[in-house]
Amino acid sequence: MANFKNLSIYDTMEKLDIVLYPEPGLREICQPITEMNDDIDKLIDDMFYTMYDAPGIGLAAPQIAVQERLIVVDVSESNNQPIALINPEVVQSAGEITWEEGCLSLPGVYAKVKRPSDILVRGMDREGKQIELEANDLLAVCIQHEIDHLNGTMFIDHLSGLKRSRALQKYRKLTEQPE
Ligand code: K1U
Ligand code: ZN
Repeated sequence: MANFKNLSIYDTMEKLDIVLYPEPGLREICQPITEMNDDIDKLIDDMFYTMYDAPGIGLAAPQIAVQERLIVVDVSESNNQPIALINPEVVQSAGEITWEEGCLSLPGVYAKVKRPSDILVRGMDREGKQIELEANDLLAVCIQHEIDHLNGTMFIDHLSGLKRSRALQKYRKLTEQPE
């Protein structure tokens, strides 16, 4: 009989490929998830694994080519405050914060983006329970960045025309293939 004693949860997790701009899937509106099931539970584990490995502080399903409304975030220093949100929606927002954002789908590009600093988010947790979460500062920034991904929006879309062109120019230079 197989010996499962030493099989840790990490042994079953998979690192997923992160899709890069300008992949068309990053511009699509993602579909709501209608029910929790084992496949989504495994997808959440794999998304956390992929996000921590990157490393990143958030990841949205379309970044791993899944067009569904699911995000994971962890803005803690010790990677011990994982939050998975299904069908997340910002229902209240206030304040203002400017943060230098990056994106795992646009590696090497960073730019300051202005967003609400305090938000109330509604969604479902991985147990299938409806939840509300108050988020401030970096957590609020990160959740809004990830919800943007579910709506086909990238952080560079928040920049003025000139800053956006410069950011994309830098990205093209970084990803240019040598001949
Ligand atoms: O969605 C993504 O592309 C992930 C992105 C999230 C994000 C970063 C900054 C502001 C808002 C949202 C990243 O995680 S980029 C990598 C990053 O910021 C980071 C990586 C390691 C340690 C700390 C930050
Ligand atoms: Zn991103």
